[in-house]
Amino acid sequence: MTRLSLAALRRAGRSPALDRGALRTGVVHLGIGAFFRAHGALLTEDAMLAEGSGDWGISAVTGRSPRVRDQLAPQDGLFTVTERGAGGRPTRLVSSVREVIAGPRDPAGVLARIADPATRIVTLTITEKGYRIAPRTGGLDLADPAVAADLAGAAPTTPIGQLARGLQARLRGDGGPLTVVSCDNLPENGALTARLVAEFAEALPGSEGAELRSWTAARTAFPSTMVDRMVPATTAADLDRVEQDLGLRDEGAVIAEPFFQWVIEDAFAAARPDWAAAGARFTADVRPWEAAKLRILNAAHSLVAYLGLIGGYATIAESVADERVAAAARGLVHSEVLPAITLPGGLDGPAYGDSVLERFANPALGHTTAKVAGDGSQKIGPRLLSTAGASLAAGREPRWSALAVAAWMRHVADAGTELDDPLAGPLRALLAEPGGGGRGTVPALLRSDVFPEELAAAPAFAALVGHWYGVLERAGLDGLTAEETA
Ligand code: CS2
Repeated sequence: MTRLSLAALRRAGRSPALDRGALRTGVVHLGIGAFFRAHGALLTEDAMLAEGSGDWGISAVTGRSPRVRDQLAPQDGLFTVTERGAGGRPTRLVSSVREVIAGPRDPAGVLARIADPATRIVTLTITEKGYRIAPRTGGLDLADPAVAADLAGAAPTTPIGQLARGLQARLRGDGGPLTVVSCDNLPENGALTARLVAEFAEALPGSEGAELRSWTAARTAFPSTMVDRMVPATTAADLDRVEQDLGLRDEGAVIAEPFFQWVIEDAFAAARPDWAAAGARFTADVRPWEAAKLRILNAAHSLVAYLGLIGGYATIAESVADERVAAAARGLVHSEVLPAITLPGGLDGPAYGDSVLERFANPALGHTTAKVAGDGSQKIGPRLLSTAGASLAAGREPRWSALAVAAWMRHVADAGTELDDPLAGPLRALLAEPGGGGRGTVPALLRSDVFPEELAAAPAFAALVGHWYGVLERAGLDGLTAEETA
């Protein structure tokens, strides 16, 4: 079967939605994965179609793995998005990505794109661990060898290193103002990114750092954003189905739920695509949106994933179809999170919570529990521990967040060497300490960097996590029903 490309489309008498000859790079994207293709890239295409412009073509950069470059480069950056679930629209071709650069192989190319005056925006989907945050300080992890290498002047490989060195090249070449838009599931992701770049600059020798800091403060903006769309990993069967629909082979095809949302802080240093015309919402304060998304949707997602793994379920939809899991997710959202957060004006919290659980139940999506369970050490804090802390501070029992933490701990203990987590090594080392396994699992993992000291030291929290851990160990998901009726 013929591979998707501009030439193959032409031969088939078809054309991409955008005039590719008139497409220029206006956006540099760091971390092109499935999520960005089904969200930022698609909305940026819609913005350009609404504006009738080609100014916001995307130069996308891969993380460590060049896989997406190898998928999209032979396809001229073209790929499709297929929505699965009620109301899902048919396979759509997206043409906003002009080029894909393998980040680690072409560091100079990345910096040149960020420095180019035609670039006005850098967007990021690098996942939680991509920020290289030191858990204890919340700042840049200067002890991380890749961060240290970037600081020492090597061709940068970390996204923050690429960004900071790219800004340095931009200031030297007088590239003009730039907006950096983080699209990862972290609270106040814009302010966080600005802090990490500032700390990178601070750690540079001599006047170089001071120059970068003052230029960045004066000429750049880092709006925070809330992004939402469930995008599972594409399977071989998905690729075959898309091929049948499209009549061409798309190795970069992505599958997504029909729902999407993007709320963006209205604080830009320069021009931007008309993302509002594409369905995004601009607001003065993203924080309440972020809290609702992270602490309701992502928190419940993690809970459903870890309980699902205990129950032997491969997908989120199968897991949430188990009433024991669904009841725990409702408990978390309605009894613990909603009382702990400030919602954006006009958002009906209970209805939002219910709609999220309905989205989890989408049987056509095939979102795996293993994927959502990955990188737990990076996700537990922003999704669940903030709620646990708030519950304790308000004198309420953090019953459901403690259950989620206990289920994560079961996963860490069960997965052993298979654990998919950047802290897998240190977590395993804690479990291997004398008294660290079995009954000692909970206290051992509570000593990890994942937990803020105050929370780890709260006896009520440790006792609840220990209680749930024992329940899950003894009776699995049946233990949840026994607890409900106790
Ligand atoms: C998920 C998210 O994998 C995960 O951790 O919770 O990727 C989730 O699907 C998205 O944030 C939904 O917007």
